[in-house]
Amino acid sequence: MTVADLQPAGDAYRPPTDVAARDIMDLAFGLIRVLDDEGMAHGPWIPNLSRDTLVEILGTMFTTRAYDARMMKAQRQGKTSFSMRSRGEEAIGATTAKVMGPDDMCFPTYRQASYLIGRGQDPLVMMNQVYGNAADLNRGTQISGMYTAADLGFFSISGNLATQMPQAVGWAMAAKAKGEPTAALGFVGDGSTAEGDMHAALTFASTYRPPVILAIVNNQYAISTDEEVARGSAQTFAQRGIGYGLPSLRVDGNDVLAIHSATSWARDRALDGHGPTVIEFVTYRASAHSSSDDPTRYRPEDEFDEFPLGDPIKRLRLHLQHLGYTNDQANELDTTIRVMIEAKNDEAEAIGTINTGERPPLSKTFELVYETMPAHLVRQQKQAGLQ
Ligand SMILES: Cc1ncc(C[n+]2csc(CCOP(=O)(O)OP(=O)(O)O)c2C)c(N)n1
Ligand SMILES: [Mg+2]
Repeated sequence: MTVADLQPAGDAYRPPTDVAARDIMDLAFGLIRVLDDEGMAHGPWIPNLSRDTLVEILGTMFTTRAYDARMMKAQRQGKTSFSMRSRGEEAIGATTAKVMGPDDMCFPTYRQASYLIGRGQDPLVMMNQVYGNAADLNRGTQISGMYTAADLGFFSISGNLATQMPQAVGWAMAAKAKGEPTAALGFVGDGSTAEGDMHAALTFASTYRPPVILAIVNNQYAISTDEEVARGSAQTFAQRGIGYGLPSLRVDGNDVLAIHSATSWARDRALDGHGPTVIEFVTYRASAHSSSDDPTRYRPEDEFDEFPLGDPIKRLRLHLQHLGYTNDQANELDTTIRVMIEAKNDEAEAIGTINTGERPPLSKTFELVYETMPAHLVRQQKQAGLQ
């Protein structure tokens, strides 16, 4: 993405939520933006948000960034096997978490820790999962970072790319059939849109028109592959929705105000019975794909500094300054959060890490997967000396 691709902040129109998909096809090719480079808000997509809510979103982004950095350090210290960060794209989860209702369901990928934190998850619970210790809600059976939180409307993360998208659509179809006033939000990466599951999800969304938001997080990379590989001959990822007759928005994913407004538009539309929306959030994966990846081998080190949509945290801080929330206040919040993350990490490590302390009992590995355990697992359970 270059500066030339940018639509100015405030430039995109905001249609009514019952608009026909065919009447807003151009929104799949532009870029809905509210915040300009000076942090000023413009245009019809300015959401009605209090300063306190914006500070909460800033806090979620600070927490996610500090959390991610701490877990990557833990991986380097050999205390966990694997770590994935979402640096540069925290605004998407942190903001959509505020838009979705308490009974809605999010179907995330591994890069939406900010959604879970934005829904109020205690970082300690997440750390216990990363360390696979005795307090891990997944009982040590999942890859590090594959969280689950039914009570917070956060579906279990699957490492099999894009499988969550048909699930999101199916969940929304069930909500519609039951007449429940809820919506689903599915997240998928740019690279993963190439999976067949994504197209199955779009087909079912198109046919049954359930209350679902299909969010594509275009962070410019799928590991070392540029986003244009999965995009193929299409100009944008949002454009994918047009072929399925779905309204499709392309949104500045580093602009908290634009994310909030576009997601609210799609959720209102869904709850009013007008069906699904596809949203492409344009952002940048500022860190490595995972702890197993070295991005210096395939991209310039200063690319994030040059990214035209900037850093979402810096952009929200700038906007908040215009609302009277000073840089000093933001720094103080950031420092408090970093101290809190260190304290939570001490607590988690005291319970256990990958090679210290208490671990979940092996017997738990066999439980809670099937209602009735299949024969091959019964056999393996015996082989493990558990029966
Ligand atoms: C079905 C499947 N194929 C391949 C992989 C290996 N894999 C894990 S992440 C990834 C890249 C995904 O890129 P993208 O969808 O853009 O998401 P991002 O990592 O950028 O958030 C690949 C190929 C996988 N986990 N599942
Ligand atoms: Mg990607």
